Amino acid sequence: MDIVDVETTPFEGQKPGTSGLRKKTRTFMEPRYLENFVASIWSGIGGVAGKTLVLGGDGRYFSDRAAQVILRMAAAGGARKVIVGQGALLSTPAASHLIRKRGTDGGIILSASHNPGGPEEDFGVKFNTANGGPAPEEVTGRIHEATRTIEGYRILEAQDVDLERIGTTSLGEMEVEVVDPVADYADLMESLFDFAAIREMIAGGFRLTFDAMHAVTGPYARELLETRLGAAEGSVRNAVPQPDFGGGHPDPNPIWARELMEAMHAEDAPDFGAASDGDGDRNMIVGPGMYVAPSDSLAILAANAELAPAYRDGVRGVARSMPTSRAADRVAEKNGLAAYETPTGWKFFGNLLDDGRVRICGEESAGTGADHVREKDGLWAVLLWLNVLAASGKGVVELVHDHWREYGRDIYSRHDFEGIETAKAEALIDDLRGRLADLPGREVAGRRIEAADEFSYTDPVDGSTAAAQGLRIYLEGGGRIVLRLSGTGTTGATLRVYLEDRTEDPDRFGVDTQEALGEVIAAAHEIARIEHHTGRTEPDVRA
Ligand code: VG1
Ligand code: CO
Repeated sequence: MDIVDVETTPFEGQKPGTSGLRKKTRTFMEPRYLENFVASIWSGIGGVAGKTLVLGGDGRYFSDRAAQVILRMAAAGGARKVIVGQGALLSTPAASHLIRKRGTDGGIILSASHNPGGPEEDFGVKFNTANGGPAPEEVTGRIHEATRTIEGYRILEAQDVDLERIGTTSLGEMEVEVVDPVADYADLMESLFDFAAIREMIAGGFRLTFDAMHAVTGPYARELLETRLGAAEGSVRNAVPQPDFGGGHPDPNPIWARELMEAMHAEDAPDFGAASDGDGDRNMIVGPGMYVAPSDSLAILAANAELAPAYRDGVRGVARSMPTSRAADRVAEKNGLAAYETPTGWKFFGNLLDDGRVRICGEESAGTGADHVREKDGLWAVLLWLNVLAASGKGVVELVHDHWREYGRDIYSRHDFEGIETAKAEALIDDLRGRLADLPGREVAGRRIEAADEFSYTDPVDGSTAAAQGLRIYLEGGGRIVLRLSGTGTTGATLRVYLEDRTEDPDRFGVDTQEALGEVIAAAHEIARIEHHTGRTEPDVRA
């Protein structure tokens, strides 16, 4: 087997975003495109020679080809070993766990998460470091630098490695170990939660349904919920991972998980419904007739985690991304926990978790997780919910209402305006940034603006900083509007408008979210001049 040196020239725009490099699959399939980025990862981490890596992904179209290329480039770079999930499958949290469990130097996850998959859709590549978490900005910065100056890469000429057969083979001098993607992760979950109590609840007639959305969590959810916990066969729907996710968006929100929402709003709705995304790091929780806002779910889990064995000694602290509602802060305050506010993206939680400052983290985008791995973890959230329900004897709706009665309700929604021309979206943000200082004291849509700023973050552990992480506008009475541009899209720009209001009046707990946020929504449109800049009056997604 020969190592070949290939000459190349840089591609524009190989800049990792909120979570890895995401582009159209066709772009990744262009000659040298994937190879350039992988070689740049090797440069960014100081070379791959002698290292051991984990490799896997959500199974989307082109993953199998990409995995073979990465293996041949790792071998050519002198890597010692690559541990691969069978069929190149590994959910994001399972990959994070494998990196930590085996003490590897990091790993590569092939996924564009909740973005659709297929030849005309999206693909992505993400590098995680030895702590199991997404590479911090310092590392992604070095990778991006390398993509701008690359002149060549090395790749082994070889046959494909059989990734369907579990066991160890070699590729040139490098070892390739193909592992069961589910087993280690399922054992980890069983070590955290009271499976006996959940099993008993299910045996007692508690019904649940989980939608894997034709993505990676199918095999994980089947093993955990059906095999280990005894849920009826078929409780996991859309359970076979498909390269195009059945043609849908594997995004667990009320729009894309409509099938599950309908089941949970039917007469004979199960007691608990949940869904996860393409790569298994997100979760959506639904009770009979009730969608649980992810920001509320984070707060409820933080408040009740002690009911699960892993968190019996307390959760110490909670971190949330800045646009996530402040419901979790209220739990922290009342229970004497530390609270942190970080920029969007899981990589910002890594230091807080490594340093033991927090044990539970979450984002409004349906990501919740803890210190057992360094990624958000969809099935972990589902299992913690089940553990809390089993231990408290309460149903989802009762638990949510009890929580609001104790802490008040932070009414919350995110409006996404997708496919906006990038220049227009940037102009909107620039325009608003320029007016922030003049906003406090003004009254808009019947609400007085108390404060406005642009969020920047200083990591309390290593002092690193991240500027320009979103514009925040605080309204009188506890309302808040946040605006930022998405860092995970592949066409044009997506404007995210995060809307929040506060009530402690139990009569308002049951109100429709969009209706209750009417004033805040009107204020957001007026303040940011959304129609003027984008021509849009209505969002594409209300999550
Ligand atoms: C989105 C979410 C963010 C999440 C990120 C990756 O980023 O808002 O909370 O961490 O996706 O999640 P953005 O920049 O588009 O707003 V996933 O499940 O795609 O790994
Ligand atoms: Co994801």
